[in-house]
Amino acid sequence: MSATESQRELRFVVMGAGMAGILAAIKLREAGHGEVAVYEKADRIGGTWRENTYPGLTCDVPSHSYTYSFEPNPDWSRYLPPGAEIQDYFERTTRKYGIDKLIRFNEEIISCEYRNGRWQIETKSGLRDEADVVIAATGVLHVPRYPDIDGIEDFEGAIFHTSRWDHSVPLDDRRIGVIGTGSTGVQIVSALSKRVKKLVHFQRTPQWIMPVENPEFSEEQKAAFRNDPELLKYMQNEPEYLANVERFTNAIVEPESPAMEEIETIVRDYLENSIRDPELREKLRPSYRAACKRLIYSPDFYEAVQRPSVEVELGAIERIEAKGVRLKDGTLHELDVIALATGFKADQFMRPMNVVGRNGVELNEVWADTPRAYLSISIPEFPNLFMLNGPNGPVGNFSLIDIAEHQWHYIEQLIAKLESGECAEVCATQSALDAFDKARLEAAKKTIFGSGCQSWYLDANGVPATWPWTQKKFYEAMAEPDFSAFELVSLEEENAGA
Ligand code: N01
Repeated sequence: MSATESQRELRFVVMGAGMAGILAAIKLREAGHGEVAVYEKADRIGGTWRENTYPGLTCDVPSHSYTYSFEPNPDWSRYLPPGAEIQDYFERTTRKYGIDKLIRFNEEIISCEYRNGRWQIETKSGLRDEADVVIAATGVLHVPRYPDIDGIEDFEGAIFHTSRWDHSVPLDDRRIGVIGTGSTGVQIVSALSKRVKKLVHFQRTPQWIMPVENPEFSEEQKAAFRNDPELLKYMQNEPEYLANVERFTNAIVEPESPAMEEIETIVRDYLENSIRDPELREKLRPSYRAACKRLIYSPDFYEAVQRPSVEVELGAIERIEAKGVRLKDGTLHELDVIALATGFKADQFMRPMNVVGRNGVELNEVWADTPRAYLSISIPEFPNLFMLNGPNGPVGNFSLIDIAEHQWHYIEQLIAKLESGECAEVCATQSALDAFDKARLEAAKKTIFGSGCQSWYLDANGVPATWPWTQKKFYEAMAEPDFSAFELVSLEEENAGA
């Protein structure tokens, strides 16, 4: 809906110029909203794809599915997109839709307070702004989690978190340690195994690996995508991939299903058939169920760990010292570089920003136990603030762009209520959030994510914080808001309360 004269002119602030923030800005402009400002803490767009530049960075969702539905890209080089190409795609898209002009770079929002019916924004540099509506698109995995290992500061070589990769540090023919076996650690080990003199992969917990092929697209294929919009659309919605995602998301919800059994068989067979040395095979065999942690898709990790340059170390780390990593059994692995592939604090979202809602309610207090949001989008007492990829949303081995687009479709319908003047404030009611959360927690415990492993999917209480139902149920939930779950405050009521 475009803003006509009879409608209220709203001012929007979008937090973050990553995938979701760019999406929001494009959609707001497309809907005719003239007052849109995007605040970005860094000097470039891109979010996770700007911050992560480690060797081997690849998205494990097929390239053509990892695009905005309205902006297909015929030029992906491979089946799985390299990180740098994704960054480039977002930069091009941002320019094409004129969103770059709306972004205030190097402006980290430190405070966002709801006062007198508007959000008051303040950035680290002291800049102030106001908005009727705030879209929080700050991402999930953006605060690095440094390991609690003694002696990190004593190391004489180079040491950095993988999302802060120091490209000035040479890697070829050197001795590298990689701590961590998530998607990041696995991709780095695969990429570096051929280049280094020695690579020690410190695996506190081994991972199940799902095989995947990653062929290049030929020039002929790319030309065909360019010349045939229907073919390109087909690639974005490739039926086989979509069916796999649906099977996979159904299996997550039903750990005893044949679909989950099939996943378990594939990863077990892959381990059995790929690792030749029985001792190494047992080292790499996880003791928990497949897909309990986020499944790792890799075309070459098992090949990489069998290279003579690579050593898989399961021994517990005692400390890091000047020359390298000391294990509890006394072994010292001497190293030149240590990459901390130890993941992210996944429960931060907008924080450490100080977000204060209606009546002085502080987000830090509301989320003191664990972050919660109605349908992952709205928080009671935080009117006209909507989240993309907020807490309790779907995360897994599928495109978060698709998730954000569905969430946007829902948010648009809330914005329409504000724009039409039907109400001045909209946010979920406490009872709607409580009922949603009760059902969510019950379902979450039964998912494969809750089957007994440690992962970033779990909240502070050890319960999966993710969307615990099928993908179909998510799409249904995002189709249309149930307005009885929302408190809609009229302009008169708002003025009376102010
Ligand atoms: O982080 P992780 P990540 N001592 O949290 C270990 C996305 N992503 O950066 O399992 C020793 O998965 C920890 O061990 P344990 C994707 O959503 C996507 O790899 O807790 N080890 C674990 O092995 C992914 O899930 C792509 O025992 C320590 C590792 O560090 C998410 O980002 C690519 C330790 C952390 O794994 C996060 O992945 C890359 C310690 N003190 C990332 N502390 C795509 O392809 C932690 N660990 C789309």
